[in-house]
Amino acid sequence: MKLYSLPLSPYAARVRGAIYAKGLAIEITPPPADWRTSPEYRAINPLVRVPVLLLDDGTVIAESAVIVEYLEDAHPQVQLRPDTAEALARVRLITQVADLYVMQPMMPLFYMFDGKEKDEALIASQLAKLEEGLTHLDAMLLKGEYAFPGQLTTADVWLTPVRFSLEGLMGFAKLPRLLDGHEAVAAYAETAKKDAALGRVWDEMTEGLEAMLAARAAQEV
Ligand SMILES: N[C@@H](CCC(=O)N[C@@H](CS)C(=O)NCC(=O)O)C(=O)O
Repeated sequence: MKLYSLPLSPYAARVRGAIYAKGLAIEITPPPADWRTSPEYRAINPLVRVPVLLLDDGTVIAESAVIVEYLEDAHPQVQLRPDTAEALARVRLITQVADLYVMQPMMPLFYMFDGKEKDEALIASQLAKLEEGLTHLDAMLLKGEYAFPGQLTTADVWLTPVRFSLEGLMGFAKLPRLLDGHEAVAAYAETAKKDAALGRVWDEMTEGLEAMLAARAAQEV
């Protein structure tokens, strides 16, 4: 099995977290350099996105959430889903809230802060949406615990890249107080770093960010 992955992609990071937590022997490799334009990559994944999982029999599985669920179904030896329907609903709710109400308002902010001419009103309204999402997510987490306390779950493999990206935004947009009032979300960074699988993902994303910043700096010279 092979996963096309990029170190800084929050979607690929989610899948890598599941792979590491489950101890699966899957080759993890960047896509070909021309993946966005090459007909070969489009033939593999018509969605032209990363990550994508290639099974040994040629089956292709795209979309991070689908890949994680597939790995859970196909390799249940180490389970990242709790075993009651109610607990699983809780895990899925936290994942969904992190995705829809934190990740989605957060990502455009990187572009909004990157522009030379910043649209302050647009940034303020986007930050308000993010603040609302953070409030919802914070209320669902217990400080210092996994998303579902006591068990590493699929919610954690998603929360880790979300929390990493928040850290990135705080540095990039100079918003050191972004997580003030969201103590459980803030503390989740340490929870992730302490876990072997999540910590590995955190380190890989850190390296990916450093490489991206170095490439940008080189272009500006
Ligand atoms: N919904 C997809 C999103 C994947 C995605 O958008 N990945 C980014 C990389 S972080 C991508 O491939 N973007 C297309 C591009 O960069 O051209 C998933 O969950 O896998």
